[in-house]
Amino acid sequence: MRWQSLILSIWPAFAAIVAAEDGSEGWLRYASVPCNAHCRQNLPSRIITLNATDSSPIETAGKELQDGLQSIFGKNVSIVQSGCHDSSSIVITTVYDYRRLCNSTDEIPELEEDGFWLSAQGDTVHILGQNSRGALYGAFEYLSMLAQGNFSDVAYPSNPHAQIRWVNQWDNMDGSIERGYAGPSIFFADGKIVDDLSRAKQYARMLSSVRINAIIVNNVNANATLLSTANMDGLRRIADVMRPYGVQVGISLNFASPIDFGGLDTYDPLDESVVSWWQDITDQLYDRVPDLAGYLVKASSEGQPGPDTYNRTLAEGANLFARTLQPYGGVLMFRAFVYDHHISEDNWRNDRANAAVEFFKPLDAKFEDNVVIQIKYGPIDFQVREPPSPLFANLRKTNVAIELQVTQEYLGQQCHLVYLPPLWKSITDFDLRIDNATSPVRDVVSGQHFKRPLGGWAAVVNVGTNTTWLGSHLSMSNLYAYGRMAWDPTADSVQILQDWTRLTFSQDRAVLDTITGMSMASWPAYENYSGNLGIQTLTDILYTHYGPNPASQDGNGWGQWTRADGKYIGMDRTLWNGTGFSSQYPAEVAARFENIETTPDNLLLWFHHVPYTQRLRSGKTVIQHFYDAHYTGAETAHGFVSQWETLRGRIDRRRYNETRFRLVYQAGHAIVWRDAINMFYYNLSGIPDEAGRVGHHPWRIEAEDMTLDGYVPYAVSPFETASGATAIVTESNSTAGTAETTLGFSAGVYDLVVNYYDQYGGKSHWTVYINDRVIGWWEGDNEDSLGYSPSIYLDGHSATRITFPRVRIRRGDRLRIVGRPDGVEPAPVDYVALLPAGLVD
Ligand code: GCW
Repeated sequence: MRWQSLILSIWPAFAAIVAAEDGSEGWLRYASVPCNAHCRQNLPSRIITLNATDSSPIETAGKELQDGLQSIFGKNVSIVQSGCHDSSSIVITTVYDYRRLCNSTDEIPELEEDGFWLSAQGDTVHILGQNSRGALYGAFEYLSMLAQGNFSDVAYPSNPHAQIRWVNQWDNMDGSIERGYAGPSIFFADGKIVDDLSRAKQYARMLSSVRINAIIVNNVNANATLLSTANMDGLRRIADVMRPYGVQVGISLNFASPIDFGGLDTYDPLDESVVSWWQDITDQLYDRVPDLAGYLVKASSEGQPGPDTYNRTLAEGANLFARTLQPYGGVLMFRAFVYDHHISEDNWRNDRANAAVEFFKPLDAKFEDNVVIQIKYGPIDFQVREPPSPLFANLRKTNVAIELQVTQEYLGQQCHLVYLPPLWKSITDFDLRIDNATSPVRDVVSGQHFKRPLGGWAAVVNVGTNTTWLGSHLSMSNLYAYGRMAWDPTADSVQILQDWTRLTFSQDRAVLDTITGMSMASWPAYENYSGNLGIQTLTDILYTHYGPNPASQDGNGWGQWTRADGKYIGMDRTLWNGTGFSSQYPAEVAARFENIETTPDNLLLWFHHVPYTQRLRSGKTVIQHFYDAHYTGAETAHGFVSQWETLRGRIDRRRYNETRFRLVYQAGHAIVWRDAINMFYYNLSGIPDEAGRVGHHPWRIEAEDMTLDGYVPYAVSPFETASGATAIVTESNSTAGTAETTLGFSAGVYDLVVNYYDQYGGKSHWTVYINDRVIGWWEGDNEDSLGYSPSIYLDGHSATRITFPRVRIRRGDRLRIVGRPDGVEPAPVDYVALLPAGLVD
């Protein structure tokens, strides 16, 4: 919302000294760090890159070090290609070349692929990679230390936990991005690869700095036209700009390409013509991109074609591609996200969560060695809380990888702050108790547990052309943390966050503490106001996956059911009486989840169907927990705004304002969530809130109760996304409407709140008056200010709140809202609230 209040606060003058920043450098800003004479003495004055071929990651590392030292310390450092034992230098190369060219017998521990050795002793620095990519990682590590003001002497090896550390873009050929919230693709436009790949190059730099080694550039819902000659040439260009950063390129394939694109009459994976067609495609690709990482395939899933069309198994489908890749050392990532999205909820035993194990377990050992089954972290779909997918425990002879989402699809879509590593760790640290022994998910995905040759991590990322990459400065901590966790999943969420904060914003203690406090509170807060006790994110699963719509979970084939009725809620996934899902886990874990007494509260409704009056360990009933959690969550989100405001002047103005805008928006939307979910379950269960809050809002004035002129009442659907189930909209799409009321509150200073709907397809304009005094105006332009607006309807996605603080009113004052519609947006208003100081409702 663009807005103006008459009570604009004045920016402190001292903030002017902090330069404006747009976020495009992410955590690689290399802001200047104070360095006294002693520190300067300890800065190397030369960079020696040994055996660096053109465009190799070692050459890149040399330039990164040179630029970084210049940017952090203003120090000019030269790059040379020879020298071994010079002091005041950074030697950067591979271990192999160091030993060979420098006749070195230095003790350097054995490194794993992509690992590095970093030794900094005063101004003498050695960065030695197991390969050239590892050397670049070491250079980024050294720069990260310096940029955080850490000048200590160090000497240590660093090795990856897993070989596969990939990101998946869901970018479409037309430039749109599936679940993209930060502008169009940096790779594609109009069916082609864009000419200007400078953003792609910057992206590779950021990925490399957190040790991501490959990227799938197009959507898993893949379009076969990517295989045209022109587009294959384009892929070569992408690979060429990313290679110097050690980031390999791969692509998603559409299973039906032989028909859709190749002109064959079949895509049967066992048909000779199909096999040779794919081999030819693979040969053509490797001809252009000799280090292509491999393919990603979503088959027989959500309407995507797959081997089932020809009664072939998923393994037969996967192996088709895997074999074409084998001569080149490529990897086939095959998604486990296979389920029937037309199952009936009438059958008590049906359960989408069962699908992955049912499909894949019987195929264990049937996959080629270069196949990796890519498994979403939970059995359903990136929900706010899920148990780990039991498939991790069921594939002993097959490589696996975990799929995470940096994209906040079900988690506030980058309009809400949700720092994800604690959620990811709830999965990767989970001990599956395979064969009754310690077996955290992280060690299964790395391949270590079952001694598999391959394994690792993939994350869906929706960077777009927005200068901030993800649309939100704070969301970038998730991308940074993803890379750090894929390298070392035991790394601490707070430490990762603080490294990111120091690099992104500042080393200022207040900045560090505030961002840490907010970020660490953010996932619990989001869980509190979206979906509790393992019921999933209660969003609109049939539309945008953003705002509240609990009813949409049930009554359709998608299987994200809650089975909520007037008395009970939750999925019975027990073996004795339910879908049997709990029995897909190894015995100890299965027993824990089978039994309601031993199921943790936060997964209670995932595994059990219980009355709303069921008591939790806390002593509360399920329904009262819902009510309380929603109030607590919304309050936490509200607190983010004032916490952030303590940083005014400590963060450059642009990023401060852009972030504040989102946090204010989130605080308002958290109330939308709170009220919608609480009202929905109150209405369904008929059980009142013990604290008397739900459905009781003494400071609100419903828009439909005001005197309307040119405005008419409108029944909002779903009902719970409007206070009192009703809003107002202008009678016509071209004429302004007025809503007016006489205030009955006693004289005082109040925060004046308006809840309205910001749909896409129009930018309405509202002005609010007390008597004839303009209090403020705003526009419905979330499409610009948030970067997108999620809905064309009046609903829980478009519902937005604006606050005009500290407005003086007297009893009997007239409050008037004038709404001017625009496009399809009829200047909708839900309610007005006048809140005494300190009250949020
Ligand atoms: O979460 C769902 C998303 C789809 C996505 C699918 C998948 C790419 O809503 O947009 O499609 O998962 O992961 O394949």
